[in-house]
Amino acid sequence: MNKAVELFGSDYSVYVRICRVALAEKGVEYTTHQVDIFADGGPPQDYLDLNPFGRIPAFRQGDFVLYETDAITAYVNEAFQGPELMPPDAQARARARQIMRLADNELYRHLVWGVFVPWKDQQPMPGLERADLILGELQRLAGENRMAGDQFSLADGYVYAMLKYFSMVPEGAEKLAKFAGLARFMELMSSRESIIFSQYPAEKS
Ligand SMILES: N[C@@H](CCC(=O)N[C@@H](CS)C(=O)NCC(=O)O)C(=O)O
Repeated sequence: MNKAVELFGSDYSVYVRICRVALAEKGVEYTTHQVDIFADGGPPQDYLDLNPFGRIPAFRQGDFVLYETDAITAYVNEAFQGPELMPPDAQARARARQIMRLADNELYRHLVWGVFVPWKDQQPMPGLERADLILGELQRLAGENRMAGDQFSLADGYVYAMLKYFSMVPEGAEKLAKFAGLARFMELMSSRESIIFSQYPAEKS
């Protein structure tokens, strides 16, 4: 019998969403503890005891604690029954991992923090300059309708969570529309149960 699973973070967080999608795809029941990293004074000490760097999410199962989304989602995939969330083929699996790191290093940094966040704060959006390069390369690497392989994979969750924020910015949506493969991917994913269930608060308002 598995010990109870707990996820710590906020529903607005890209990385928390990636974990929520993985847990939902796997059919794992869990409890959510809201931790707001932007609260005055930062996250509370009992959260810093789980992740001293104060970033979200963190995951706990009994006395087993993890942070870093890559580690959390890989553990969820391997430790629980349910559909496999990485492609079975070695090359497709490598491609999925490549795309997840590209998401961390390019999408999150330049399209979320360089476009969505400044747009929200009515600031200039430096990430827009790099968007064509990132989107072009992502589309070149991605498979048809899925980032890698034929079935949903963790790479799909990573890319959707990040491109969703980018697509909420009018200039981002305009750029994304020029990449038909990625636009089709976003459309296809948007009707998935795990994606609807994990919507950002900003999508609902
Ligand atoms: N590498 C971490 C990144 C997590 C991350 O950056 N989370 C953001 C929210 S989406 C955060 O906590 N930012 C606050 C900070 O960097 O201090 C992971 O994969 O979990």
